Amino acid sequence: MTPRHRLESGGDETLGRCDRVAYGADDIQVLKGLEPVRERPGMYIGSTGLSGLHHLVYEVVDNSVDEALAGHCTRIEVTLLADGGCRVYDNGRGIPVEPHRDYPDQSAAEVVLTVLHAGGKFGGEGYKISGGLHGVGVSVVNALSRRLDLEIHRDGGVWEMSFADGGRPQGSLQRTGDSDRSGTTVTFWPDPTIMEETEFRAQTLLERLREMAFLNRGLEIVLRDERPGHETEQVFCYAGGIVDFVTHLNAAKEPLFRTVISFSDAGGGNEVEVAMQWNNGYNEGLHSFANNIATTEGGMHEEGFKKALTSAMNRFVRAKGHIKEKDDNLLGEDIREGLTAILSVKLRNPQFEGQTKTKLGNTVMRSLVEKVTNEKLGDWLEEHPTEAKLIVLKAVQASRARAAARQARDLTRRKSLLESAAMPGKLADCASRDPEEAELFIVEGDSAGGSAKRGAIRVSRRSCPSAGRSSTSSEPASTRC
Ligand code: 0RA
Repeated sequence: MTPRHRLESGGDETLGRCDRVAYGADDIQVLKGLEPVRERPGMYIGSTGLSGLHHLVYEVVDNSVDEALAGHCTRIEVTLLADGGCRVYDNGRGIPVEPHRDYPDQSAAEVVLTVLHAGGKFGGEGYKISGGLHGVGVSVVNALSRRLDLEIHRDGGVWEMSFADGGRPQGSLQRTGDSDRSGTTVTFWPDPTIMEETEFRAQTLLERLREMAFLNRGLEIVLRDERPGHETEQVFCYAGGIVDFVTHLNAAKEPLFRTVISFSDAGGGNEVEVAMQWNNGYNEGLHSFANNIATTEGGMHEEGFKKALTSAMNRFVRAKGHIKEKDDNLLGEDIREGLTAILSVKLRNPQFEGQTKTKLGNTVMRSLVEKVTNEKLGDWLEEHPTEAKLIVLKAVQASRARAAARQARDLTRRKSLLESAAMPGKLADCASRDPEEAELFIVEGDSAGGSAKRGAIRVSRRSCPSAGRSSTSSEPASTRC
């Protein structure tokens, strides 16, 4: 502990669950800043359970991926340490080390690690995950760690700093050597006095990190587990990006044809990327993302995609005469049957809405995705008639199956209508549900119908043992059940 921070036994209410420490004016500011995170961790990371624990890792990784999105980082390594810590390394630009403009006594790095949302105040341009959905910043990880070590390579030097007990700086950022590369390493140990779970689950991290690698073509992400008995290392790097993602999702399925259709476009500072492939199954698998965040509630980009997919396909089937002029259009759901698709958009100020804040609200993405999909998918269909025909056939089959299912449903409904009190005037239902006991009578005229009904209804099998198919009764047929 440096002279700046000495332990004090007095009660400082503002420190929440931290150990009590006396600080200079700057430090008190910092602790006040991070205090709400320790008081209400759920507000920042969702929970203090496993999901929240993993959130801490994602929070750091998101910052590294932002460096990759900005074109400055090609490799991220996540290491689960034998002692329970987690190290996230990236070869990005490194967190700035010079004094911070608003806090001249502190390095920018210290501010990023101790002030909520401070990360977003730098280099505001570009797409960002951090600052997006979870975007609480790496300072939240610091607040919820019993210790955090920072190592930055930047401006020709190596810079180091440590924090303890929920973000208390253990001295200022120090230059500890020379370096000819750039990058950031954050190593943190979750605080067991706050986090109910402190043991990372590698499989959960692996899935998210692999998804990140798919969504950021060429970005290399390593997950290394150094915990005794778990030692593994996996490297994710996909030259094909979301095309590889679709291949991965369809791996256990039978594709309709081998090609993964893909197209992309950028305009007005926004990017759209689509990869899609049909399989011979019946499920719809549309996975959409905005700035690398899964938009499970959909949103504007999904709306635009679905609308354009449906209209491009219908334009194509009509132009090629695959369906007749009088036939109804293919429905979106028929076209999307057996489709695995990834829709990934990147935009500057994503608005996340909905119950779980996983619905993209930016209307500009609806028109952009719709336009791109209409144009590029339309071209693709024209250029790939053999594959296009297979898609059309599948959609037409889906449409027929849906029509048959509706007919069956309608029949059942009509049947139950017949059974209800409101029978159409000239029809009388069977008195028995047993087909063995049922016969169909067609009579001419109302009076014949009347007497048939009276006979049939009055003489049930129970009251008339001779009734039924095997009856040898000489009674007129209309009086039998
Ligand atoms: C603030 C500003 C800049 C980069 C970062 C923070 C940054 C944060 C993290 C967290 C983990 N890895 C990171 N890498 C970078 C922009 C730096 C510049 O403009 O040079």
